[in-house]
Amino acid sequence: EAKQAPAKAPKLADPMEASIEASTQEMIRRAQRLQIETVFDRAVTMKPCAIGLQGICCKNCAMGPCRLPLPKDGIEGEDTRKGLCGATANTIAARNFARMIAAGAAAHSDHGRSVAETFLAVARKETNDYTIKDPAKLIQIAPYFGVATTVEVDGKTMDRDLDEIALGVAEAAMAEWGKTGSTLAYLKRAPQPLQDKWKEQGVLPRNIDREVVDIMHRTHMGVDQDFKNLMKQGTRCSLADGWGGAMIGTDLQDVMFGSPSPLQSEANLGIMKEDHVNIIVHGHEPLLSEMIVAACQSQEMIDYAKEKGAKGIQLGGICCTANEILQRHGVPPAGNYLQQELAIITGACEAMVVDVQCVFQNLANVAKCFHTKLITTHPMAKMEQENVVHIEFDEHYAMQDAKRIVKLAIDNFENRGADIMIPRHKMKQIAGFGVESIRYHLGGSFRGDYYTLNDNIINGRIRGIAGVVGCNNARTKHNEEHITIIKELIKNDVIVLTTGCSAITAGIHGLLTPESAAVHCGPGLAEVCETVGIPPVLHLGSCVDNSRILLAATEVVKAGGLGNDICDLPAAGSAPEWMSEKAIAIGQYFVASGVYTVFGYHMPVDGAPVFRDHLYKDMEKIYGGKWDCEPDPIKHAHKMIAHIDKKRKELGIDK
Ligand code: XCC
Ligand code: SF4
Repeated sequence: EAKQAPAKAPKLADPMEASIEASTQEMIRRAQRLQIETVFDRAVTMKPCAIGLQGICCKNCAMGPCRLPLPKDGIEGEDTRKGLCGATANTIAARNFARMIAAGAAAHSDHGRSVAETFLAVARKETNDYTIKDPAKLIQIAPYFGVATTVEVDGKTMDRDLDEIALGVAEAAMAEWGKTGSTLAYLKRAPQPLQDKWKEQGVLPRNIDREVVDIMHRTHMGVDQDFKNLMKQGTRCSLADGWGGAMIGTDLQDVMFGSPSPLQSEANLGIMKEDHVNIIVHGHEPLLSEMIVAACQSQEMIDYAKEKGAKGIQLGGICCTANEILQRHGVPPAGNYLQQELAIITGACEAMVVDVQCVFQNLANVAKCFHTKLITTHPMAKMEQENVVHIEFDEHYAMQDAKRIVKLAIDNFENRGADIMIPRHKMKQIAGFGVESIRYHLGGSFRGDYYTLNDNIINGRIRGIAGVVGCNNARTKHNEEHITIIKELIKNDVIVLTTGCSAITAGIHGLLTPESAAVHCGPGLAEVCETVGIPPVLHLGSCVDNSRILLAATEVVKAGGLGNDICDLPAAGSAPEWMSEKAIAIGQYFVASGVYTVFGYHMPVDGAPVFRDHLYKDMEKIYGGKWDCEPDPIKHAHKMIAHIDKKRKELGIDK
């Protein structure tokens, strides 16, 4: 007779194995007690496909999917693996990789496009809700777009009318997505030798949209079947992101919302308040969230919240929308990517307002267990679940839309259940850095003074510069790699620039304070940080703000004393817990800008060793930067430090 299998309890994540962060562990436990499934549980139940993981599954036509596993004992002699059409492992891995770049560049650049469209509305005076908050930034970028900032009147040079400059810049910026006959305007900002390299390689992006479309065409069945040529286009498209769509996005956001300057805030789930209306904004585009900040601060809304029995409104953020409003308004992040479900599981989230990118569809299932209103706002990003409210954001009625959303959250306050648990953990942080504030706080220039960055790198107090950026990934222990790597770098006198969820992580773990320098830094870096009063880890913003790292590196090169190009600098990049396709686009534009870039977890190239060598070795001969992968965080940091030391030696500044 048939044996009755005992009903199996679902596999659950071990909170201590899932994260190093206390409030995350607490909330995973709470979720399990309430029988609400989170990404951490799903990660133990569902394992990734080993072949896809290695980059060697092709589903670009209906004769596949063709899977090309590596033979168990490796490849001896010729690699004869091929798909039905004959596509090799290299072709398949390179096509997949290029498509990731295309998707990542599309995401950043489409965000940039929305910003540019809004700026055009500002320049045309079609909206009153947005203005020009940083005219200096507008005047600074205008020349790159060929827009004059002065006029000749009666033989005298006068400042040109700001509205005229704005209109010129807005129209020229919009054209970057589809122009013909030239290359992207911002490429001119890079060091000349780097521009020369790109030109020689034929990878100067023509316009932003075209480079994405080119990849989608080229990776269609039976087009480009040469991994080197595929990566040439991958590079071109990534440059259209970093030196194009993302950089324009950052700059025009600065023009409209103000360039960040250092400010104090807090980070982690503990920023939510039991007696306040808690609103969490999540996603990437700050167009709506800027207005939500203003709406939450308006007396009208504060009074309304009090009328409804709350003490006030607490706004917080998740992911890069959080970073955008942290940098400019000091609004505290409630958490990084892997904490999004947990913010709702507190039971104290009246509304979670999402725009685009990095938003879990499971938020809808979690929200169903509480009173939380989950509100989608972007025409591009809806959810099928019935409990999700869609309030489409229109930049022409921005403030009106924002108030409607805030009011909905306030009205929801009275629906809160009795079972609430907000973790107590939060940290103080200093955020809000940018190229301008790095210059300002380190001696007012990059070179020629006791305090300046270049001088301190040359004299060895600062060993080098690291960019540590990117996501969390439920396949690795939440926050562990970020924090271990950053601590190891600053212990070895490497100053860290951070963005994205890595920056939120650094904030949560207390590394974004000037005081942390004395605790965690080597003597040289500690001395610099203590003298000028900056943290050893500088928060440079969201993922589109990785463009700020490119520009900071360029300023360092141009200030002199450290070689002629970004690849000469004692610098390295890292994305320890990456998961997004955007991370691959960012990684490639850093590599193509001359940066040694190490990813954690894994890279989807291991199934195609020849293609992997192209990324890990050949790239350096072409662009001066190369890819690497190291899941062990201590080894990861030391690979970066070894590269920094090698560059110091080449510059003759090793002691
Ligand atoms: Fe998304 Fe930008 Fe990654 Fe965080 S770091 S998980 S991309 S929010 Ni960009
Ligand atoms: Fe297979 Fe080639 Fe089709 Fe890819 S394109 S699925 S390798 S037949």
